[in-house]
Amino acid sequence: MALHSLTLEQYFNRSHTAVPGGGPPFTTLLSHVGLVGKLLSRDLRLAGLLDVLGTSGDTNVQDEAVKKLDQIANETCVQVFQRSDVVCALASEEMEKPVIVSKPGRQAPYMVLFDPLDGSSNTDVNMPLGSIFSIVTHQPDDRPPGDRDLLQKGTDQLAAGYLLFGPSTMFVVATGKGVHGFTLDPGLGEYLLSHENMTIPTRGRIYAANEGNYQKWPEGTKRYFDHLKMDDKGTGRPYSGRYSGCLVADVHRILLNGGIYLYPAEAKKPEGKLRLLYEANPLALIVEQAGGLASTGTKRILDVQPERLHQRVPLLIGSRDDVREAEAFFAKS
Ligand code: AHM
Ligand code: MG
Repeated sequence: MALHSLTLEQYFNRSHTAVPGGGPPFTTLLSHVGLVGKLLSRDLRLAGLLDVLGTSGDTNVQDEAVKKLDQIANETCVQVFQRSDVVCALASEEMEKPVIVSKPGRQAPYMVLFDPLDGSSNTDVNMPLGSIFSIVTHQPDDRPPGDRDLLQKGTDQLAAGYLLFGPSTMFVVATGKGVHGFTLDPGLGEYLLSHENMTIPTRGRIYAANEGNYQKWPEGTKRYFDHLKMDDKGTGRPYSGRYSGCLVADVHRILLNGGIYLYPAEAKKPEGKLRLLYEANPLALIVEQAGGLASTGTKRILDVQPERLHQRVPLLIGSRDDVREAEAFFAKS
């Protein structure tokens, strides 16, 4: 059995993994994201025994029913990052406005945009869940950040990460120097390096999408899905369908095994479902740094200029050849 003995903090404190614009404050931020993961992992493990399943009765800024666990996860993130000395602003899929964490006389370097609980329809059925984080920098001047400072393109992210709450809890981080996965040892309370330099195969044999939406898709999108199901041993078709209802879990599988996740535009919903700043951008950074691609169908996700905090975007993400092929079909809609 391999000995996993390098912790997240030790790993990012080593000089050859140091992040440009990072240093000790960046490692502190990663360990605060890790703390969110430990707290949520503990809460999720006991969720079926406590009164935390189901909806809270509220709707969020996206007009979606808020689950009790959505609220708990959001509050956990806000509390941890508000107390962090290195964070100056927070924006969440669950909050209409950002939280500005002002510290008199000192400006913290990082802003964090997050989806506190991804795949929240899975909460009540004990299926995988995730949390997604995008980290951008705020120029160290005396001015506290405003809403517009959070509207940075995906290419401007310093780092991105996700927590996956599956049979084990994992923390996967992309910093500009590769993608690395850490697995939480709950006994030790430490994330240990388990997947160094993750790379995605150039083509896979699985697709992840909610095909219940088939009739709502443009013709080119329908033709792509029909194509995936046609027999062709040379390219591994028909592909297998694997859809969990949790973007993080589906993208994690694809990162390891190859393939493509799609939440495409619909004729009446051209902007798709997923959020650019909290979901698409951070996952696009991770998948691109692992050698894959992320696209709206016509454009690289990381090049989309955000106009609004809660902006949605169609998403095709995964193995390079699969995303390119899907784009070619979508172009002929
Ligand atoms: P959420 O962040 O509110 O949970 O929404 C995002 C989720 C993704 O995790 C998942 O891939 C998708 O929405 C599922 O949507 P649908 O139920 O329409 O298939
Ligand atoms: Mg989500």
